[in-house]
Amino acid sequence: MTSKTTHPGFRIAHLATALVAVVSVASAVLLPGCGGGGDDAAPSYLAGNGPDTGGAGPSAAGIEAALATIAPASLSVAEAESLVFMREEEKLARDAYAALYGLWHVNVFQNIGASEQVHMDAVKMLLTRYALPDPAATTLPGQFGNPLLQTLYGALMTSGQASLVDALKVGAEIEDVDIRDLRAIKATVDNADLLLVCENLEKGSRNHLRAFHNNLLRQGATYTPKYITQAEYDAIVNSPQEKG
Ligand SMILES: [Fe+2]
Ligand SMILES: [Mn+2]
Repeated sequence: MTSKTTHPGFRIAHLATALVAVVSVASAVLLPGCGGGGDDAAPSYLAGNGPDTGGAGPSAAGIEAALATIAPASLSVAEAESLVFMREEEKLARDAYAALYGLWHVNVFQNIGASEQVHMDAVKMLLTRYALPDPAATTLPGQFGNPLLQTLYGALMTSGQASLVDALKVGAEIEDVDIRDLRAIKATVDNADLLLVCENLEKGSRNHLRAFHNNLLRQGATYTPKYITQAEYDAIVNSPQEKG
């Protein structure tokens, strides 16, 4: 039995007080803000599903159109907390890949980083839809309101500076934890609009995991999952890229 590292996403219940505090402060002072770092849609060159793109997935406009067909429903406290967490977890991915691209200049980081911006935008649509404050409204790249995500980001950046292989493993680890957290969140969510975005983000993460896995193989390296099981990992990386 492998022991699994404790991660922010698994401790959402313990973070309830802190998150509510963040939400309260944010609603007092941060409401006029817009997304830190911009809310641009994925560039059109990501339309393909090549090995380095991680699969572009739907555009922000596509997600917005899909959401428009679903009426908002009553939002539980857990659902609200999950949205706040997801917004910052996608930001962690976006900011990490921007930093790692700056260090290593390998396209996979830039391409997948653009997809993480779309994921951030999708969660922002739900924050707006439910009138929740945006935890990423004014934070700079690499800055997070959630202290556990801040700590994780620091550890990942330290690892990712060591070598390109370590940086690619950081990419795989981010997708590993993202998939674990999204699966845990989905189990606590019943609103159809939230489930749509969760499914979309998880599909993106599966494609990103495949891309990092394949890049590692080309470097003669492998990643051992820390959050999902080896069987779950193998099932993902040994299945084809998903479209749509
Ligand atoms: Fe991702
Ligand atoms: Mn993502």
